[in-house]
Amino acid sequence: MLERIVSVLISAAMLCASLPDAAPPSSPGGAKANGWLQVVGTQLCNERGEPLVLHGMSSHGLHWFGQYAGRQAIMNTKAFGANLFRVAMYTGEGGYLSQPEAIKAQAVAAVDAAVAEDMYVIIDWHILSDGNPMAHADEAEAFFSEMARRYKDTPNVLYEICNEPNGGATWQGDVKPYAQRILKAIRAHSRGLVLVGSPTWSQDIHLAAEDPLEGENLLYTLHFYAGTHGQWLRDRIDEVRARGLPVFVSEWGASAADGSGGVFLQESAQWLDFLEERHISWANWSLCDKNETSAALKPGTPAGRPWTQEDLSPSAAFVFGRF
Ligand code: IDC
Repeated sequence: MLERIVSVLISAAMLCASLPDAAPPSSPGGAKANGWLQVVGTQLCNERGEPLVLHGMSSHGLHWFGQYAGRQAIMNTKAFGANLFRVAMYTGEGGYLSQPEAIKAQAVAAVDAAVAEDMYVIIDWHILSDGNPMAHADEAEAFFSEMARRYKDTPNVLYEICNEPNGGATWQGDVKPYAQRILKAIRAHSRGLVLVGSPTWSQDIHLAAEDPLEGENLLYTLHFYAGTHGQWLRDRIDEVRARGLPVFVSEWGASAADGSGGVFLQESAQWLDFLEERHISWANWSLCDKNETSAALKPGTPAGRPWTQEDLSPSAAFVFGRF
């Protein structure tokens, strides 16, 4: 009897010993199973050249809602089925340009947490009020050069070099030359995927199709908000893909374009069906508890514990079900 008890205790101890620090199991959609990503034609593929679709959440501004870009929050979205996390690092509005070292440390911590969870992760240079990426091209070049060096051996990392050019920024005069410059800085160290925006808040993807970048493993981002953008923007995706342009929806919301209103779940379903048919990857705006309809969590939901359906906003109750 005593022998039995001792042997049960020993096997329990061995099991526990193998748990706490063990690497997380690789997910079929994760980086351990898929390795370095590449673009083949218009399709995002894994290292073996097999089509792969990434689905996940974007953080809100790191400098406002950084707690939802921590390990537990990322683990929670993975538990709902996501294989992608976007680290939205605002440059303006009190973000990176105002406090570079602190915000960079936050971004690195978020990327490392996503990597530890075997997720693919986007480092997003989140220009918004600073609408022309050329305005801070020097800072962007230094930042992405450092990130690409840091993550040169990490297949999980994708580089989104300008969230949403707007205002007077043009494709030919601003975004394209900016993108060529940043791409060169990244390619000096890394072959990771590079995501490029376009004027009018990353909707003018047709301008990029007329005059694409030179380089490899590039995708062009298209952003939509289901309450604002409809069939005309979906048609634009088909047009540019027919011309050979690979598309990645690195941000979309189930709200209107101001982050509120709705939620527009029927319109969102129409969009996601469209993307699914075309194997286009996406990240949803945004993983935070702000009192706006695009937010995934009910106000007051803690970042530091697992979430249940009860914690999800109407937007996320829908979106998380589509991972
Ligand atoms: C919104 C946030 C909102 C914040 C505002 C300004 O949801 O809480 O006050 O930015 O910082 C985008 C942008 C994204 C916007 C989002 C909704 O990439 O930063 O977030 N949106 O307006 N493009 C289209 C919509």
